Amino acid sequence: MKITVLGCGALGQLWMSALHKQGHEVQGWLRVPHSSCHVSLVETDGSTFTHTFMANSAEFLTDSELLLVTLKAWQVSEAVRALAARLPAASPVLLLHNGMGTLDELRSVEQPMLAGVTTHAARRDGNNVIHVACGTTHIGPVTPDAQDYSRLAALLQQALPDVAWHDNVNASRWIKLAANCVINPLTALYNCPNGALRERPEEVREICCEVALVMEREGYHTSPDSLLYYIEQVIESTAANISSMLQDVRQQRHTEIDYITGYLLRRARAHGLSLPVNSRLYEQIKRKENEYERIGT
Ligand code: KPL
Repeated sequence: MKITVLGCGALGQLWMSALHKQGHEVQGWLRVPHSSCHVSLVETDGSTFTHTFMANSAEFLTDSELLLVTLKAWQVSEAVRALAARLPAASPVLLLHNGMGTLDELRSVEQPMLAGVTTHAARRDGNNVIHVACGTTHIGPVTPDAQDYSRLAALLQQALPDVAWHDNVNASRWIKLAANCVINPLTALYNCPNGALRERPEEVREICCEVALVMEREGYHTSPDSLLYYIEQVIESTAANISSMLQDVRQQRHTEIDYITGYLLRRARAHGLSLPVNSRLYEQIKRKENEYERIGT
């Protein structure tokens, strides 16, 4: 299969390598155009895989049978809209990013859209990408014309297991959103690894209560306790991790807060709910982000 991977960060490089090893033809697409993308991946068993991929070939894009998007949420809509015009109309677009809300910005895209969440962990270390931990990728259709693409899950499963297909993937996306609403802003504000949130059970619970309210209104059966149980497990299993939002703040990059807590607040508003705890966290992160973005311009 011919696949273009949009976004060549740690996760993008992980997927490019895994798909290439399965015999797929893969190119990378970088926002700052380059003709190639060199990947040096350290696998979970310590072995190394290196390969130089073709990048930003418009010709390859026009024949691509899948566009796999691994950009940060705030980069997605502009980049996907720019490529969709040159991608075959029947080739699906699979979005793999933290947060939600990009689909609202991609309504004009005619390709079938799928979305997913992953618990694979990968990070950059100098010129290398380290595949820190294996995980599961949950994918499914988010537009009606994408319902027949369950074969994609089998293809991706061969490359980078585990991959699970869900007819209603938004339930999994909301649960991941809940974890991100708790862990990302708190770790970014307290400048701590995920595991340090064990010491802040009250704040974690308050956020879970508000997220559960919105999820119920959105039609997903949940409770503060079940979210709390799940999020405590994520905190344990990623205890040594520096969350993506804390990494962004430390490197003074734009964060995904508008697609995490920001999305939650937009959905709450639509249901006439006010979420004081999440609103405060949103404002605190925006203030931090504005401080360094103002200085940087
Ligand atoms: O997805 C994550 C992130 O850092 O963005 C979590 C689940 C919080 C793991 O670090």
